[in-house]
Amino acid sequence: MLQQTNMKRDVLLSNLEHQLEELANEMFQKNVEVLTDHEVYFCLLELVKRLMAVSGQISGEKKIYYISAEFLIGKLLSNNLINLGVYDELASILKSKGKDIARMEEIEPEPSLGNGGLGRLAACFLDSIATLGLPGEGIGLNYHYGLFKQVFKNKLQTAEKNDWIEERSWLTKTDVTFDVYFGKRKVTSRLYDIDVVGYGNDVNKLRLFDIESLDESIVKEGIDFDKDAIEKNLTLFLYPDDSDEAGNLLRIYQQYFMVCNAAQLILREMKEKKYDLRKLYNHAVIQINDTHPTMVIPELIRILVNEKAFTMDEAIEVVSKTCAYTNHTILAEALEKWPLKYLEKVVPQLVPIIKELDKRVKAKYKNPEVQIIDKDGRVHMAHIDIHYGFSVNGVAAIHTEILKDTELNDFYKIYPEKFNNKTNGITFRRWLLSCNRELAGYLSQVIGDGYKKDANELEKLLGYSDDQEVLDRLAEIKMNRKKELAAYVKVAEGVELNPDSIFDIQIKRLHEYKRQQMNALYIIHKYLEIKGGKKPSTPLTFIFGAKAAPAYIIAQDIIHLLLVLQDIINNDPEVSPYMTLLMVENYNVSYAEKLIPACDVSEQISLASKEASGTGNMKFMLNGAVTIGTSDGANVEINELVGDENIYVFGEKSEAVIEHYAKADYVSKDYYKKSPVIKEAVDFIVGKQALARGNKENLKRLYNELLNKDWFMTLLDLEEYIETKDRMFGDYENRQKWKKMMLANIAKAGFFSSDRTINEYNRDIWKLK
Ligand code: 26V
Repeated sequence: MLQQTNMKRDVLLSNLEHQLEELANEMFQKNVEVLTDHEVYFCLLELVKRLMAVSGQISGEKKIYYISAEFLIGKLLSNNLINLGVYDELASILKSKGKDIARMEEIEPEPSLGNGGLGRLAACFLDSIATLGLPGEGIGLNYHYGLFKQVFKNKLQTAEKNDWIEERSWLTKTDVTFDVYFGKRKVTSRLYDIDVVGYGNDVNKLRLFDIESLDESIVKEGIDFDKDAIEKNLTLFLYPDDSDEAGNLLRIYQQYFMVCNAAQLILREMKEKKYDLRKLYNHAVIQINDTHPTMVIPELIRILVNEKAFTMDEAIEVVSKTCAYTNHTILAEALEKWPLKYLEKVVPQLVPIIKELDKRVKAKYKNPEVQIIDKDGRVHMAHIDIHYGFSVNGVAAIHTEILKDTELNDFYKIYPEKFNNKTNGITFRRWLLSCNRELAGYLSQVIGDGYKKDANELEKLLGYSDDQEVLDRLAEIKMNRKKELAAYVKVAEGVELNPDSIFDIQIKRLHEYKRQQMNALYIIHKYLEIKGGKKPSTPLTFIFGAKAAPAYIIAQDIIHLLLVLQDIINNDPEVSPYMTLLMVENYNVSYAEKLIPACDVSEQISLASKEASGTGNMKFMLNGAVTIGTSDGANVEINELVGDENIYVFGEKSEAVIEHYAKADYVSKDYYKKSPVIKEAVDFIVGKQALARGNKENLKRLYNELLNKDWFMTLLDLEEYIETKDRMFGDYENRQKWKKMMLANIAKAGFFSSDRTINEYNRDIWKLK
């Protein structure tokens, strides 16, 4: 069997050109030369799908099921070609037929099956699991319109649907369908698969469930639709943290639909392979990605008890040995607590199980902080995971320490052995080999190809710290990416960027704790300095990309401020030669792949303690950007790796911040009153110029928020941020020093390969062969 697939594969690989010609004929009755770009893309898609179909499926005695509401996979064509080892060959075949592979890459629609870091992490993990040859699959939902597409109108964010599924796509419709019951209401699911090919040809699957009765026509203006018609709407959208009741109910419907299908899929496989269900944990490990898939625990217990003749004790034991939980945030508002009433309405069949799990906890522990159902009748999803799973992990060293010492301390005292850290990582295939081919190629030339399989080999680059040729080439490659970005942005956004300026980039979800507003205040400060005659020696380009949850008002106001500032700055002839501001529209994975390689200064300025890890910080570093950041999340580990001389760290430490919260002693107005620099920048938000170009309501609200609340302490670190950033821009003038910093950052990035992260998950939690 294996030999057969190998042969088929060899045949396909040995004559790619012929295969492509045949596909063009079969699909469009034309020669490749005369196909439209879109038709070429469809042929490539089909060719890659066939290649993956004849590559080796990974198998083994035990499998990891990574259940996640989000898999932000991004475009797949170039990554799959790279992982299959045929990118260069196909690019040159296409070239010989007058086709540019870059145009096909542009044509591919981007699935937006995630909000941000959590979903992108899941996608990186799938790549590494397959690359390491581990048997595993992702299980999630097939959202037809994914996360909304961001469109700016009148300097405000509006939301439209992202219609990413075309007649031909990476999805393969399977004949697997399941019944899913919401109480007595039955719906039918269908499974769609996406092949995940690792670097080195091994294939796993991403399994996305869809509801058969979905009705796309119920979507009206923007992303509005009837929230009650769950048969029709269940897999329409990925919800960007909705706060009203209908939105929350819908999330519970989605979550149960996801885990009910996951449980059936896993149990079906156990049956097929004739495994003993009482030893489920020897064949399956379920990683629960944040609390969204938590209901898989009571669901599995329910099935084992009701349908497989387990006692409650037995079912709980088996399931607890199978499930592991990853925490991705300490933000209280992001920790899911579903009112029992909602669960009764959506999944009444789980309620007796959840009550039983709660009863057992109450019998053993009196502490109200560790209960599953609290006194207000809310079900704490994370608490189910911690009591009834065997592992709890944070996603960066400092984050795990905060969980143990503060947020989950009551649990840590009960189960110290369950807690462990798994510092996040990123797949170098996408975030270097694919998005920065020139840099990847040059690194191979200097230190050999080994780093592609063992990322730690990047350290070999340190041996070239004083090699002028290497330093100059790194700077030259950076310049090439900046020019490419400038050319792209000119068309996409109509904004002119100067590649000789410093590219300072902050791209991530819009949230007050990430403090885009602090960056905005720096920019105002710079603007005023230039107006006052103090001009930077090297021009500055500030780039932002961020979507905000539609219901998150202050986040909308911050986007508005950035767009107002962009208008003011770029249209002021006195200032625009020295600085430019660009807020890109609809920031997504593909945009990140263009922005990150072109970045000089990586902005990682969250309020210390709040960013669990961050993964953009790793991608920037790998591509030779230098970080300005707080001691938060993975920044702390970046700092340890590169040393203080290759990073710009500022701001209050997490302990101090946590203390401010405990004592409730942070008063933003004090900082405003004390510092003329801060006052001037904050006042600008409601000054004449801003009001002339923006909305009073948005700007005034943001101003008041900063002055009277500022829950995420923007003003606390603003002065030090300004000093640090000025010093950093000053250092950029010293080109030699800067190039050495670039080199050190690239050389030390190996630790952040998701291959390392996955090896650790496997060593400590999954224990697959
Ligand atoms: C969720 C919500 C939902 C309700 C309203 C506000 C809010 C704010 C944040 C979140 C975060 C959800 C979890 C998440 O995406 N965490 C991110 O996970 C990344 C991968 O581990 C990590 O790098 C980021 O630091 C972390 O924010």
